[in-house]
Amino acid sequence: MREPRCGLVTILGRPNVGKSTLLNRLVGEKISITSSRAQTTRHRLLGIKTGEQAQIVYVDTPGLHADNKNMMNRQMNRVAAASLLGVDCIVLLITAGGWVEADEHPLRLVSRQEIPVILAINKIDQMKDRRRLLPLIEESGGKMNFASIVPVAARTGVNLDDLEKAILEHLPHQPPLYPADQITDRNERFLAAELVREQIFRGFHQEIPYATAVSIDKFKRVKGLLMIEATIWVEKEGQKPILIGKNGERLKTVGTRARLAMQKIFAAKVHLSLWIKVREAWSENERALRSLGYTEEN
Ligand SMILES: Nc1nc2c(ncn2[C@@H]2O[C@H](COP(=O)(O)OP(=O)(O)O)[C@@H](O)[C@H]2O)c(=O)[nH]1
Ligand SMILES: [Mg+2]
Repeated sequence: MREPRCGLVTILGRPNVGKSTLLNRLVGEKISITSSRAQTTRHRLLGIKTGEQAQIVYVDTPGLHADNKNMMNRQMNRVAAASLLGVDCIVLLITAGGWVEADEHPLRLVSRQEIPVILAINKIDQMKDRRRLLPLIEESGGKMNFASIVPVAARTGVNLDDLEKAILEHLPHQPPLYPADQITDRNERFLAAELVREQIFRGFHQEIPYATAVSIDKFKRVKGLLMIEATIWVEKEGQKPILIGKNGERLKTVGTRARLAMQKIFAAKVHLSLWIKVREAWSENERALRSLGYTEEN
């Protein structure tokens, strides 16, 4: 019998195409947070899927966008581009709605690489007319020499086995890089902070999600109970009351939903306390970015 396969696969695409949803589905665990808002994912993170014959290490990336208007955006673009180094295969994501201008930047980036690129056409569940799929596949074939083109629906899991098969072909025969029970490179504190941030991305409009960062001040197991304290950082004093809401309702909702998600992934009862603090213009301040975990390697 040949050695099992193992390799790295970067998932790339414009914001909001479903990269994090896809990673979670492929791995079968909720590792990466998702929302209907662009730029939910701020870090590079791994989702590790270990099977009998292979270990696939997926790399989720912040969405690539052409506009580099603030330091945070520039940082996220750098993280995404750096995630192509040393990988065995790239999955470029677009949606069944068709190619849009914002897809061109990631396309240019991947077509410059020597690495095989699989195009996954996501959200086919939203397609009203399935007859449009074939022309879209044909059009896509003209964009570059894709190793394969696979229509999928990450949210519902349609065709993900086909996508996995296509990926496996490009992975080298080598022993696993990670222990079989490891599902990510991130620790529990990171996941906890992200689950709070996810609720802020899902629950608030306009600038609030982009003005927030979350840090974990305490993460302690006390006899099967997880005691977690987190600080939500905002940029302006005026953003605090918006997050808190009338009678604290909105913050309470964020806390409850994040806590339930934590209980699922940590398989433990969670007690969560949230604090809100102001750190002016943290997204434009390099030191603040670093202390909140937004570094170049991440
Ligand atoms: N209908 C549908 N929605 C999807 C699918 N995949 C992702 N989404 C939604 O698209 C939005 C963006 O997903 P996310 O994974 O955060 O995108 P990312 O920015 O590329 O990581 C979320 O609201 C997802 O629920 C899919 O296959 N079908
Ligand atoms: Mg994402």
